[in-house]
Amino acid sequence: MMKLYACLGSGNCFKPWLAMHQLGIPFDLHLINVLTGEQKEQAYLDINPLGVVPFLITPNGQSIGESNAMLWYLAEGTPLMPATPELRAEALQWMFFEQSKLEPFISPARFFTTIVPGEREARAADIASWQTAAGGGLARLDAHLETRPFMLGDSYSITDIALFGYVHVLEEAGLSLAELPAIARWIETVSATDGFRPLSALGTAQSAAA
Ligand SMILES: N[C@@H](CCC(=O)N[C@@H](CS)C(=O)NCC(=O)O)C(=O)O
Repeated sequence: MMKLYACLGSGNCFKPWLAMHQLGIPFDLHLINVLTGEQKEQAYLDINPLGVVPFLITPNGQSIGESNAMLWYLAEGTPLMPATPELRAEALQWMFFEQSKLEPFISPARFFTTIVPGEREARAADIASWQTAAGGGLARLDAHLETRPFMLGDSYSITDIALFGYVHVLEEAGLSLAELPAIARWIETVSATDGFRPLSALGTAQSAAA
């Protein structure tokens, strides 16, 4: 059985969780409370010495860090893996884009705006600069999605799940979808794919078994 270590509300944890649901892969979900620092306690460091979630352990005991690496592993041999070498290269291009141009800005802006709003005022300058940086990446993404329903064209793939993780909660980071119509349409399209479950369902009673 696959084992996923994850925390509530995280776009990164949402990615392998959603992929396993959509692929019908059964898994055990182990919730780690990052707000109390459980990820840095020895019991968890013994599992993942990097002290972060998500973390995946495959049925044969291989451990996998990095949400997008998990997507790659989970999609092998399924319709969620892009079909050609060119499309797979493009998938990786967008997955690196997500981790360098979007996630590092949307995630902390959302954290201090919505998840621990008590620090919003103290972090106002940081939040503004994360929002500006995210805006550049989001404009690029919106232009890309203007001419295709999914990230790689007509087929839904792990590329969409990788980007969706944080992009679909951009308003919780104080950003607006008003100027990003193609992203807004894509969020609706991805949310209507087979087996889709929302981030808010991660950690609910039905969330562990596929
Ligand atoms: N690039 C990693 C990011 C992992 C990461 O930073 N996870 C956050 C939660 S989304 C975390 O564990 N934060 C707690 C900490 O850094 O102590 C991925 O995509 O999996």
